[in-house]
Amino acid sequence: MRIDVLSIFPEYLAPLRLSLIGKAVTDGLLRLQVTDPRSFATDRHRTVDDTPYGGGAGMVMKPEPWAQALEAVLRAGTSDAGHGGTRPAAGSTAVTARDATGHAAAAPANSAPGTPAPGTSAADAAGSLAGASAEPGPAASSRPVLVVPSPAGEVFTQEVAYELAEEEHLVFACGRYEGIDERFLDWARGEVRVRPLSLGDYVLNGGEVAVLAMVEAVTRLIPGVIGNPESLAEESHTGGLLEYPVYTKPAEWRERTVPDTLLSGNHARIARWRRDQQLVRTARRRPDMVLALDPAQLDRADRAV
Ligand code: 6GU
Repeated sequence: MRIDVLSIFPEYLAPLRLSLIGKAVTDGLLRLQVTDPRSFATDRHRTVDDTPYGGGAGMVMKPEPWAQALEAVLRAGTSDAGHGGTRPAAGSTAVTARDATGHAAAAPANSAPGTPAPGTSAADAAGSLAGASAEPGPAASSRPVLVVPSPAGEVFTQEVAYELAEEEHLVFACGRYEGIDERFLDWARGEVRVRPLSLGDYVLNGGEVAVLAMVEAVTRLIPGVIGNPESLAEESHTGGLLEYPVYTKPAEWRERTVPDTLLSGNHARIARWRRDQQLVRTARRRPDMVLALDPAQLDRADRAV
């Protein structure tokens, strides 16, 4: 999979280099690049925002730098199609960002970390990435998805995460302030599949933090990213119920014991106890999820809980 993040604060995305996501990049399961639309602003001050037509508080992101940033990553994405798994591990750790001068702020994705960036302009930086693949890859099976993080979006759920995990190329456009000029999205719908997504019913200052959450939720579903895929099947939001509580050694800690059933060695009893715990916990914390359960998936013992 290939993921591009468009953000005027590329440093916000630095945590994507860490942990399992960073390892997925190193292992060649994921190509990840951050691009700053400010690199494509042409005026002396590299302006990316302006006051809203019709008045009102805050600033609105101008459409042109965002359109050029999207075009640049789409150009790079096309010639990279199908090469995600063959990328040399040496350069894969770099989550690159284009800085405000339009030069690549870090090494391009295809060179070792610390290698001086050869690009002399934002267009060159994108071009050098496009030219990086030795052979043309097979045509992408469908157009990239442009995720637009917004409190006005459809709610991002585990189901949405599974859908996005099937895609070859995701682009995240992190708006700031009051959002991006609507005409950018209208135009983008002619180039990509646009999906406005929200983490939930609260307001963040911009899309970057939401993108960290969404990218983590999606990439951990890519085969090979998580060591033990069985852990995916058991977790909260996979079977419509929250997870059961877990315990480890010692059997007694600060005068608290582990439930007897878990020490019994009786696997059927343990499975039943865990299922009961899931049902009770979900009913208490998330009654909305209980109402959404398919009654056909409840057994007789479930109904007794
Ligand atoms: Cl995706 N973006 C912003 N700015 N605020 C949010 C959100 C996203 N999800 C919840 N609040």
